[in-house]
Amino acid sequence: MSKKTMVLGVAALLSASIALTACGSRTAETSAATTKTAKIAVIAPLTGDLSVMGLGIKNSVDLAIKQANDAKAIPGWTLALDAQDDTANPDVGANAATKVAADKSVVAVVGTLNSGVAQSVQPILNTGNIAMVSPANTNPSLTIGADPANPKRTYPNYFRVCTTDAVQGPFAAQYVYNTLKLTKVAVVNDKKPYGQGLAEAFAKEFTKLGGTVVDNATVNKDDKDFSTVISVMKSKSPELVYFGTEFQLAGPMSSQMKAAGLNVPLMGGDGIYDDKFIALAGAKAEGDLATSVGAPIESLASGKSFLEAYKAAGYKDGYSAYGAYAYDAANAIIAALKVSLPNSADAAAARPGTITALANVSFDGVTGKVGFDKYGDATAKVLTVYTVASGKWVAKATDTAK
Ligand code: ABU
Repeated sequence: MSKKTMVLGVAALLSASIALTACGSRTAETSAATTKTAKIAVIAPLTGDLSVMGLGIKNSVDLAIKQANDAKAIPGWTLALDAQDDTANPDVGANAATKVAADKSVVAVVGTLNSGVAQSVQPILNTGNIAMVSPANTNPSLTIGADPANPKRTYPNYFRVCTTDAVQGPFAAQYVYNTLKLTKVAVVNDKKPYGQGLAEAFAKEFTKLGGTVVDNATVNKDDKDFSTVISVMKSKSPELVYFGTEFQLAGPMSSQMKAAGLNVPLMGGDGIYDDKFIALAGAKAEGDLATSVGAPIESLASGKSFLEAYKAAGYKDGYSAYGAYAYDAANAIIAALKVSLPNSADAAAARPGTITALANVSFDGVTGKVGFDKYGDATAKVLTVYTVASGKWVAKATDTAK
Protein backbone atom coordinates (compact mmCIF):
# COMPACT_ATOMS: atom_id res chain seq x y z
CA MET A 1 0.00 0.00 0.00
CA SER A 2 1.44 3.36 -1.01
CA LYS A 3 1.78 6.11 1.58
CA LYS A 4 -0.85 8.17 -0.28
CA THR A 5 -3.36 5.27 -0.28
CA MET A 6 -2.81 4.71 3.45
CA VAL A 7 -3.42 8.40 4.25
CA LEU A 8 -6.59 8.36 2.18
CA GLY A 9 -7.77 5.19 3.97
CA VAL A 10 -7.22 6.69 7.46
CA ALA A 11 -9.02 9.86 6.39
CA ALA A 12 -11.99 7.81 5.15
CA LEU A 13 -12.15 5.84 8.42
CA LEU A 14 -11.99 9.03 10.47
CA SER A 15 -14.72 10.59 8.40
CA ALA A 16 -16.92 7.50 8.73
CA SER A 17 -16.35 7.44 12.48
CA ILE A 18 -17.25 11.15 12.81
CA ALA A 19 -20.34 10.54 10.70
CA LEU A 20 -21.37 7.57 12.91
CA THR A 21 -20.82 9.59 16.10
CA ALA A 22 -22.92 12.44 14.71
CA CYS A 23 -25.54 9.98 13.61
CA GLY A 24 -25.55 8.34 17.10
CA SER A 25 -26.06 11.64 18.88
CA ARG A 26 -28.77 12.63 16.41
CA THR A 27 -30.54 9.33 17.16
CA ALA A 28 -30.47 10.09 20.89
CA GLU A 29 -31.74 13.62 20.28
CA THR A 30 -34.45 12.35 17.95
CA SER A 31 -35.56 9.76 20.49
CA ALA A 32 -35.82 12.38 23.25
CA ALA A 33 -37.64 14.74 20.92
CA THR A 34 -40.13 12.09 19.83
CA THR A 35 -41.29 11.21 23.35
CA LYS A 36 -44.90 12.25 23.00
CA THR A 37 -47.00 14.10 25.55
CA ALA A 38 -50.55 13.30 26.62
CA LYS A 39 -52.31 15.58 29.08
CA ILE A 40 -54.77 14.55 31.77
CA ALA A 41 -56.92 17.57 32.56
CA VAL A 42 -58.51 18.30 35.91
CA ILE A 43 -61.76 20.29 35.93
CA ALA A 44 -62.58 21.30 39.51
CA PRO A 45 -63.05 24.41 41.66
CA LEU A 46 -59.52 25.76 42.18
CA THR A 47 -60.75 29.09 43.53
CA GLY A 48 -63.76 30.05 45.63
CA ASP A 49 -65.54 28.40 48.56
CA LEU A 50 -65.09 24.81 47.40
CA SER A 51 -61.45 25.17 46.32
CA VAL A 52 -60.29 23.31 49.43
CA MET A 53 -61.82 20.20 47.86
CA GLY A 54 -60.83 21.06 44.28
CA LEU A 55 -57.17 21.66 45.15
CA GLY A 56 -57.02 18.30 46.92
CA ILE A 57 -58.29 16.73 43.70
CA LYS A 58 -55.78 18.61 41.52
CA ASN A 59 -52.80 17.77 43.73
CA SER A 60 -53.73 14.10 43.93
CA VAL A 61 -53.95 13.82 40.14
CA ASP A 62 -50.61 15.63 39.88
CA LEU A 63 -49.12 13.05 42.25
CA ALA A 64 -50.42 10.11 40.19
CA ILE A 65 -49.04 11.67 36.98
CA LYS A 66 -45.60 12.33 38.49
CA GLN A 67 -45.39 8.78 39.81
CA ALA A 68 -46.38 7.37 36.40
CA ASN A 69 -43.73 9.47 34.65
CA ASP A 70 -41.05 8.50 37.20
CA ALA A 71 -41.93 4.85 36.63
CA LYS A 72 -41.94 5.38 32.82
CA ALA A 73 -45.35 3.72 32.96
CA ILE A 74 -46.10 4.29 29.26
CA PRO A 75 -42.95 3.89 27.12
CA GLY A 76 -42.54 6.71 24.60
CA TRP A 77 -45.05 8.93 26.37
CA THR A 78 -44.86 11.61 29.03
CA LEU A 79 -48.01 12.54 30.92
CA ALA A 80 -48.77 16.12 31.93
CA LEU A 81 -51.39 17.85 34.05
CA ASP A 82 -53.73 20.51 32.66
CA ALA A 83 -55.62 22.08 35.60
CA GLN A 84 -58.80 24.01 34.80
CA ASP A 85 -60.76 26.02 37.37
CA ASP A 86 -64.54 25.55 37.11
CA THR A 87 -65.20 27.72 40.23
CA ALA A 88 -68.02 25.23 41.07
CA ASN A 89 -70.10 26.96 38.40
CA PRO A 90 -71.75 24.95 35.58
CA ASP A 91 -71.16 27.67 32.94
CA VAL A 92 -67.51 28.08 33.85
CA GLY A 93 -67.20 24.29 33.80
CA ALA A 94 -68.67 24.20 30.29
CA ASN A 95 -66.09 26.74 29.11
CA ALA A 96 -63.29 24.71 30.68
CA ALA A 97 -64.58 21.57 28.95
CA THR A 98 -64.70 23.36 25.58
CA LYS A 99 -61.11 24.53 26.05
CA VAL A 100 -59.95 21.07 27.05
CA ALA A 101 -61.74 19.41 24.11
CA ALA A 102 -60.01 21.80 21.67
CA ASP A 103 -56.57 20.90 23.01
CA LYS A 104 -55.45 17.89 20.99
CA SER A 105 -52.88 16.95 23.61
CA VAL A 106 -55.61 16.27 26.22
CA VAL A 107 -56.61 12.63 26.32
CA ALA A 108 -58.82 12.39 29.45
CA VAL A 109 -60.24 14.39 32.36
CA VAL A 110 -60.47 13.89 36.11
CA GLY A 111 -63.47 15.85 37.39
CA THR A 112 -65.70 17.41 38.21
CA LEU A 113 -66.29 17.92 41.93
CA ASN A 114 -69.87 19.14 41.62
CA SER A 115 -72.66 17.08 40.10
CA GLY A 116 -74.28 20.26 38.76
CA VAL A 117 -71.07 21.18 36.94
CA ALA A 118 -70.76 17.63 35.59
CA GLN A 119 -74.15 17.99 33.91
CA SER A 120 -72.78 20.75 31.69
CA VAL A 121 -69.33 19.22 31.19
CA GLN A 122 -70.42 15.67 30.28
CA PRO A 123 -71.95 16.39 26.82
CA ILE A 124 -69.03 18.56 25.70
CA LEU A 125 -66.40 16.00 26.61
CA ASN A 126 -68.55 13.22 25.17
CA THR A 127 -68.68 15.02 21.82
CA GLY A 128 -64.89 15.32 21.98
CA ASN A 129 -64.58 11.57 22.79
CA ILE A 130 -62.79 12.48 26.01
CA ALA A 131 -63.06 10.13 28.98
CA MET A 132 -64.20 11.82 32.19
CA VAL A 133 -63.68 10.15 35.56
CA SER A 134 -65.18 11.93 38.56
CA PRO A 135 -63.79 11.39 42.04
CA ALA A 136 -66.74 13.14 43.70
CA ASN A 137 -69.99 13.47 41.71
CA THR A 138 -72.64 11.56 43.62
CA ASN A 139 -75.88 12.50 41.83
CA PRO A 140 -77.21 9.19 40.40
CA SER A 141 -78.64 10.68 37.17
CA LEU A 142 -75.14 11.38 35.80
CA THR A 143 -74.72 7.69 35.00
CA ILE A 144 -78.18 6.12 34.85
CA GLY A 145 -80.32 9.05 33.69
CA ALA A 146 -83.26 10.76 35.35
CA ASP A 147 -85.45 7.69 35.84
CA PRO A 148 -83.87 5.20 38.25
CA ALA A 149 -86.62 2.69 37.49
CA ASN A 150 -85.54 2.72 33.86
CA PRO A 151 -81.77 3.20 33.96
CA LYS A 152 -80.05 4.23 30.74
CA ARG A 153 -76.40 5.15 30.44
CA THR A 154 -76.24 8.89 29.86
CA TYR A 155 -72.80 9.31 28.28
CA PRO A 156 -70.40 6.53 27.32
CA ASN A 157 -67.38 8.71 28.19
CA TYR A 158 -68.44 9.22 31.83
CA PHE A 159 -67.20 7.18 34.81
CA ARG A 160 -66.94 7.80 38.55
CA VAL A 161 -64.94 6.13 41.32
CA CYS A 162 -67.22 7.19 44.21
CA THR A 163 -70.61 5.71 45.00
CA THR A 164 -73.84 7.67 44.53
CA ASP A 165 -76.55 9.37 46.56
CA ALA A 166 -78.91 6.50 45.73
CA VAL A 167 -76.75 4.68 48.27
CA GLN A 168 -75.61 7.61 50.44
CA GLY A 169 -79.10 8.98 51.19
CA PRO A 170 -80.51 5.66 52.45
CA PHE A 171 -77.27 4.91 54.33
CA ALA A 172 -77.68 8.17 56.28
CA ALA A 173 -81.39 7.58 56.90
CA GLN A 174 -80.74 4.08 58.20
CA TYR A 175 -78.09 5.40 60.59
CA VAL A 176 -80.42 8.10 61.92
CA TYR A 177 -83.43 5.80 62.32
CA ASN A 178 -81.82 2.49 63.29
CA THR A 179 -78.70 3.56 65.17
CA LEU A 180 -79.54 6.99 66.61
CA LYS A 181 -83.19 5.92 67.08
CA LEU A 182 -84.51 9.29 65.94
CA THR A 183 -87.96 9.40 64.36
CA LYS A 184 -88.60 13.09 63.51
CA VAL A 185 -86.37 15.06 61.19
CA ALA A 186 -86.44 18.27 59.16
CA VAL A 187 -84.98 18.08 55.66
CA VAL A 188 -83.47 21.04 53.78
CA ASN A 189 -81.74 21.31 50.43
CA ASP A 190 -79.97 24.00 48.41
CA LYS A 191 -81.85 23.29 45.16
CA LYS A 192 -78.65 22.19 43.41
CA PRO A 193 -78.62 18.76 41.71
CA TYR A 194 -76.43 17.25 44.44
CA GLY A 195 -78.17 18.82 47.45
CA GLN A 196 -81.70 18.26 46.23
CA GLY A 197 -81.12 14.68 45.06
CA LEU A 198 -79.37 13.67 48.28
CA ALA A 199 -82.02 15.23 50.54
CA GLU A 200 -84.79 13.50 48.59
CA ALA A 201 -83.01 10.13 48.79
CA PHE A 202 -82.59 10.58 52.56
CA ALA A 203 -86.23 11.61 53.12
CA LYS A 204 -87.60 8.74 51.03
CA GLU A 205 -85.70 6.09 52.97
CA PHE A 206 -86.37 7.73 56.36
CA THR A 207 -90.10 7.73 55.68
CA LYS A 208 -89.96 4.16 54.41
CA LEU A 209 -88.32 3.09 57.67
CA GLY A 210 -91.20 4.62 59.63
CA GLY A 211 -89.77 8.05 60.45
CA THR A 212 -91.50 11.39 59.92
CA VAL A 213 -90.18 14.36 57.96
CA VAL A 214 -91.73 17.19 59.98
CA ASP A 215 -90.51 19.93 57.65
CA ASN A 216 -89.18 20.02 54.11
CA ALA A 217 -87.46 23.29 53.19
CA THR A 218 -85.23 24.79 50.54
CA VAL A 219 -82.64 27.56 50.61
CA ASN A 220 -80.71 29.32 47.84
CA LYS A 221 -77.11 28.44 47.10
CA ASP A 222 -75.85 31.91 48.00
CA ASP A 223 -77.98 32.44 51.13
CA LYS A 224 -76.21 33.61 54.28
CA ASP A 225 -79.14 34.15 56.64
CA PHE A 226 -81.21 31.06 57.42
CA SER A 227 -83.34 32.57 60.22
CA THR A 228 -86.69 32.16 58.44
CA VAL A 229 -86.13 28.48 57.61
CA ILE A 230 -84.76 27.81 61.10
CA SER A 231 -87.74 29.46 62.76
CA VAL A 232 -90.19 27.23 60.85
CA MET A 233 -88.13 24.09 61.52
CA LYS A 234 -87.88 24.91 65.24
CA SER A 235 -91.65 25.23 65.52
CA LYS A 236 -91.94 21.60 64.33
CA SER A 237 -89.48 20.19 66.91
CA PRO A 238 -87.29 17.94 64.73
CA GLU A 239 -84.73 15.72 66.47
CA LEU A 240 -82.22 16.27 63.64
CA VAL A 241 -81.88 18.51 60.59
CA TYR A 242 -80.71 16.80 57.40
CA PHE A 243 -79.22 19.31 54.95
CA GLY A 244 -78.42 18.39 51.32
CA THR A 245 -75.68 20.87 50.42
CA GLU A 246 -71.95 21.54 50.81
CA PHE A 247 -70.03 22.78 53.83
CA GLN A 248 -70.09 26.48 52.98
CA LEU A 249 -73.86 26.56 53.60
CA ALA A 250 -74.09 23.76 56.16
CA GLY A 251 -71.53 25.36 58.54
CA PRO A 252 -73.45 28.65 58.92
CA MET A 253 -76.76 26.73 59.08
CA SER A 254 -75.48 24.66 62.03
CA SER A 255 -74.17 27.74 63.82
CA GLN A 256 -77.38 29.73 63.26
CA MET A 257 -79.59 26.77 64.30
CA LYS A 258 -77.85 26.48 67.66
CA ALA A 259 -77.84 30.26 68.19
CA ALA A 260 -81.61 30.26 67.55
CA GLY A 261 -82.16 27.50 70.14
CA LEU A 262 -82.62 24.64 67.66
CA ASN A 263 -80.11 22.48 69.52
CA VAL A 264 -80.26 19.29 67.47
CA PRO A 265 -77.60 17.73 65.27
CA LEU A 266 -77.21 18.87 61.68
CA MET A 267 -76.39 16.05 59.28
CA GLY A 268 -75.28 16.17 55.66
CA GLY A 269 -73.49 14.13 53.01
CA ASP A 270 -69.96 14.07 51.59
CA GLY A 271 -70.30 17.71 50.56
CA ILE A 272 -70.05 18.82 54.19
CA TYR A 273 -67.33 16.37 55.21
CA ASP A 274 -64.51 18.89 55.46
CA ASP A 275 -62.73 20.65 58.34
CA LYS A 276 -64.08 23.91 56.93
CA PHE A 277 -67.57 22.81 58.04
CA ILE A 278 -66.36 22.61 61.64
CA ALA A 279 -64.60 25.97 61.37
CA LEU A 280 -67.75 27.62 60.00
CA ALA A 281 -70.16 25.88 62.39
CA GLY A 282 -68.14 26.75 65.51
CA ALA A 283 -68.04 25.11 68.93
CA LYS A 284 -71.65 23.95 68.80
CA ALA A 285 -70.87 21.67 65.85
CA GLU A 286 -70.11 18.91 68.37
CA GLY A 287 -72.42 16.00 67.55
CA ASP A 288 -73.14 17.12 63.99
CA LEU A 289 -72.91 14.32 61.44
CA ALA A 290 -71.83 13.63 57.88
CA THR A 291 -71.62 10.64 55.63
CA SER A 292 -68.87 10.40 53.06
CA VAL A 293 -67.79 8.07 50.30
CA GLY A 294 -65.43 5.21 51.11
CA ALA A 295 -63.73 4.22 54.33
CA PRO A 296 -61.53 6.80 56.11
CA ILE A 297 -58.37 6.76 53.98
CA GLU A 298 -56.23 7.04 57.14
CA SER A 299 -57.65 3.70 58.35
CA LEU A 300 -56.84 1.76 55.18
CA ALA A 301 -53.59 -0.13 54.69
CA SER A 302 -53.94 0.70 50.98
CA GLY A 303 -54.14 4.42 51.82
CA LYS A 304 -50.77 4.55 53.61
CA SER A 305 -48.62 4.88 50.48
CA PHE A 306 -50.89 7.65 49.12
CA LEU A 307 -50.78 9.59 52.39
CA GLU A 308 -46.99 9.30 52.64
CA ALA A 309 -46.45 10.29 48.99
CA TYR A 310 -48.87 13.23 49.27
CA LYS A 311 -47.04 14.49 52.35
CA ALA A 312 -43.61 13.99 50.76
CA ALA A 313 -44.71 15.92 47.66
CA GLY A 314 -45.18 18.97 49.92
CA TYR A 315 -48.50 20.23 48.57
CA LYS A 316 -49.68 23.34 50.38
CA ASP A 317 -53.30 22.20 50.50
CA GLY A 318 -54.65 19.03 52.10
CA TYR A 319 -55.99 16.08 50.12
CA SER A 320 -59.48 16.77 51.51
CA ALA A 321 -62.49 14.47 51.09
CA TYR A 322 -61.75 13.43 47.50
CA GLY A 323 -57.93 13.38 47.19
CA ALA A 324 -57.64 9.61 47.47
CA TYR A 325 -60.52 9.16 45.03
CA ALA A 326 -58.93 11.60 42.58
CA TYR A 327 -55.67 9.65 42.83
CA ASP A 328 -57.56 6.43 42.02
CA ALA A 329 -59.43 8.20 39.18
CA ALA A 330 -56.12 9.34 37.66
CA ASN A 331 -54.65 5.87 38.01
CA ALA A 332 -57.73 4.36 36.34
CA ILE A 333 -57.08 6.70 33.40
CA ILE A 334 -53.36 5.84 33.40
CA ALA A 335 -54.25 2.12 33.35
CA ALA A 336 -56.44 2.78 30.31
CA LEU A 337 -53.71 4.86 28.64
CA LYS A 338 -51.33 1.92 28.88
CA VAL A 339 -53.71 0.23 26.44
CA SER A 340 -54.72 3.19 24.26
CA LEU A 341 -51.58 5.31 23.88
CA PRO A 342 -48.95 2.86 22.56
CA ASN A 343 -50.82 2.34 19.29
CA SER A 344 -51.83 5.96 18.78
CA ALA A 345 -50.12 8.61 16.69
CA ASP A 346 -51.02 11.34 19.17
CA ALA A 347 -53.09 11.98 22.29
CA ALA A 348 -56.24 12.96 20.37
CA ALA A 349 -56.14 9.69 18.43
CA ALA A 350 -56.09 7.81 21.73
CA ARG A 351 -59.28 9.39 23.09
CA PRO A 352 -61.83 6.78 21.89
CA GLY A 353 -59.53 3.88 22.85
CA THR A 354 -59.13 5.35 26.33
CA ILE A 355 -62.90 5.30 26.87
CA THR A 356 -63.09 1.68 25.71
CA ALA A 357 -60.16 0.65 27.91
CA LEU A 358 -61.57 2.42 30.98
CA ALA A 359 -64.68 0.26 30.91
CA ASN A 360 -62.44 -2.76 31.55
CA VAL A 361 -60.15 -1.28 34.17
CA SER A 362 -59.88 -3.23 37.42
CA PHE A 363 -57.19 -2.74 40.05
CA ASP A 364 -56.59 -2.33 43.78
CA GLY A 365 -56.59 1.40 44.35
CA VAL A 366 -55.82 3.30 47.53
CA THR A 367 -59.56 3.56 48.31
CA GLY A 368 -60.20 -0.11 47.54
CA LYS A 369 -61.08 -2.05 44.41
CA VAL A 370 -61.46 0.26 41.39
CA GLY A 371 -63.72 -0.77 38.53
CA PHE A 372 -66.89 0.32 36.74
CA ASP A 373 -70.27 -1.21 35.98
CA LYS A 374 -72.12 -0.94 32.65
CA TYR A 375 -73.31 2.58 33.50
CA GLY A 376 -69.86 3.87 34.43
CA ASP A 377 -70.62 3.73 38.16
CA ALA A 378 -68.06 2.53 40.69
CA THR A 379 -68.51 -1.11 41.57
CA ALA A 380 -67.37 -0.34 45.15
CA LYS A 381 -70.14 1.14 47.30
CA VAL A 382 -68.51 1.89 50.63
CA LEU A 383 -69.68 4.73 52.89
CA THR A 384 -68.77 6.03 56.33
CA VAL A 385 -70.69 8.08 58.88
CA TYR A 386 -68.69 10.67 60.81
CA THR A 387 -69.51 12.88 63.78
CA VAL A 388 -67.83 16.01 65.11
CA ALA A 389 -66.13 15.21 68.43
CA SER A 390 -63.62 17.51 70.16
CA GLY A 391 -63.51 19.71 67.08
CA LYS A 392 -62.67 16.91 64.63
CA TRP A 393 -64.49 14.53 62.31
CA VAL A 394 -64.46 11.08 63.88
CA ALA A 395 -65.58 7.94 62.01
CA LYS A 396 -68.51 6.14 63.64
CA ALA A 397 -69.40 3.39 61.17
CA THR A 398 -68.28 2.16 57.76
CA ASP A 399 -70.40 -0.13 55.63
CA THR A 400 -70.66 -1.52 52.13
CA ALA A 401 -74.02 -1.20 50.39
CA LYS A 402 -75.33 -4.42 48.93
N1 ABU B 1 -70.73 14.72 46.15
C1 ABU B 1 -70.69 15.88 46.90
C2 ABU B 1 -70.22 17.10 46.24
C3 ABU B 1 -70.11 17.00 44.83
C4 ABU B 1 -71.42 16.81 44.10
O1 ABU B 1 -72.03 17.82 43.75
O2 ABU B 1 -71.79 15.68 43.85
